[in-house]
Amino acid sequence: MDSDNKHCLPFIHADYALHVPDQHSDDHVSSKMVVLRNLALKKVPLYVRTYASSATFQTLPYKLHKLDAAPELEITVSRDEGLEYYRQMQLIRQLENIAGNLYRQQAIRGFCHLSTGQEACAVGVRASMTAEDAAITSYRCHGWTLLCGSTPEAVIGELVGKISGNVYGKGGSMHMYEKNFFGGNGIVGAQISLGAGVALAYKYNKQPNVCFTIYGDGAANQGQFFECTNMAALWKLPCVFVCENNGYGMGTSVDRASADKNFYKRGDFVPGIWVDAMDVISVKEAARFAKDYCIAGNGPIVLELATYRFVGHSVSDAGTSYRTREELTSARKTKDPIHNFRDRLIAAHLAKESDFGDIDKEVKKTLSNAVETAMASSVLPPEALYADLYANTEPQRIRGCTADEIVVQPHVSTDEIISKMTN
Ligand SMILES: Cc1ncc(C[n+]2csc(CCOP(=O)(O)OP(=O)(O)O)c2C)c(N)n1
Ligand SMILES: [Mg+2]
Repeated sequence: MDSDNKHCLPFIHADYALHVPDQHSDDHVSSKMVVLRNLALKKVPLYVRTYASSATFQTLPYKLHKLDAAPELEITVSRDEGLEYYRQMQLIRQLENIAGNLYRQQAIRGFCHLSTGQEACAVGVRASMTAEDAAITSYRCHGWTLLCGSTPEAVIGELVGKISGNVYGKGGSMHMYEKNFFGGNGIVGAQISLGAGVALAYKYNKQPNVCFTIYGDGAANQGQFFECTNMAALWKLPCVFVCENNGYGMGTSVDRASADKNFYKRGDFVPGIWVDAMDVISVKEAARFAKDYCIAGNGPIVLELATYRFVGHSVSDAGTSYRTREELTSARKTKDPIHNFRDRLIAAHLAKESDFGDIDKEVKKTLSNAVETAMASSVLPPEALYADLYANTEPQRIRGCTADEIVVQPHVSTDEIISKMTN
């Protein structure tokens, strides 16, 4: 652990995975080495390393804007939770690696934006949500789609435009959805207004949930952010505006694009929190605080998640023409949210090296099966382009490829087409 991280060394609770409750063990000693009871009775000196079932971690320091209360500085994480956050981040990282390769092989067409390096943002926020809370994000959406319930098969299927995809291959990389996950949005900043709208629906329906509305540092300079924070504050909407500040909007650094780089203060009259978002635990706790703040009826709040993109803006950008190689190499080496979290879990005695090896293997296998399924899946026939336009209507007259070509919807929904194909 480097010196910067000293303040976040975990405190271990006296709450161990293996417990040997009698004269043969002393709890203090048993935290590290335990003589297994039955073997000890036979005087066989077998020593087993034990692991804590939970540990208390310090969150990294937050910066506050117009807030009296703050997220907790210590939170307890169970071994299961810790390993699950690691697994989720690793699943996203490896899926993005695969997406990059499939793109280079031209199996993925169009745009493809990876969230490599930013995994702790999605995993941390998602960990604070219930299934009834909503999220909406930009085109950097593969990880969010997975976290909100989609399978790796469906995400990869969508990337390669196949029927097995999240939306039957009609949306591609930037347009994936799940229940209470409103996408995948290709228009920079569009999701800010949509997310405020979801929060308005919650308020209108008196539903005690929040919408995490996620946008980038580039989008943060758009007018709609200021219009939406204004309305959300006036109407006290349960909207958490989450600015994922990865330092760049395409190839433009925040220094060149933003007169005020304190994105957590950019809601002006809306309170905000700056979070070191290379640490999943700090993100989770900040999101928990923000959610509680909104649900208590206080209105919106801004979270600035300080993060870093380890790859180019999209797969076709090498990502090195507007930042130095040293900057990139140093970020990968010192700030990696997955490696650092693994180290924290080991230091807290919540897990051992081989636990991570097992997870990595399982993730690899899941993803290679998912690629196989996705590649073997077929594509929709062209008439599917006219389906899924409106819900619960008679077939509609739809404009075709030219202004004077009118087509009556051959099928209202893609499900109809698929059931015909399979029958
Ligand atoms: C309205 C609009 N303008 C421009 C673009 C082109 N564009 C795509 S991504 C992007 C940069 C956005 O940067 P940021 O908000 O920081 O998000 P990040 O890509 O870093 O996640 C731009 C300008 C677009 N898609 N939509
Ligand atoms: Mg950005």
